[in-house]
Amino acid sequence: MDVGHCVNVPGSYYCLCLAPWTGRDCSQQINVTCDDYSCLHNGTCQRDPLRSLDYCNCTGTGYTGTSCELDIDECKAGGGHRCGGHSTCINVNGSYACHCLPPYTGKARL
Ligand SMILES: [Ca+2]
Repeated sequence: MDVGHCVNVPGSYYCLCLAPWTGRDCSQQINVTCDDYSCLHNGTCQRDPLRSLDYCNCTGTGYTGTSCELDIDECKAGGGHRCGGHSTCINVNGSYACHCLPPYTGKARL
């Protein structure tokens, strides 16, 4: 496995490591594993054999980001909200709300 290239300098050496390897000898990986990952908001840590990097699966949590720390703004264009045509979308942490526009009442969320 190619982890980087080490260069001799007078009295010492240094290594230029290729991701995800790091450290003086390129022997440490910079990614964290599910053992020390903390996925927020009920995200699920999954092992990804292709990337060899563990990651948080935030599906269904309403959050995104490396640790499911970022709220998804469902109300922005393409955000996937399901508010009806006579309602307005209000983004909230982890979800969104639909409010009927006067004079309409009823179920704002489809
Ligand atoms: Ca949201």
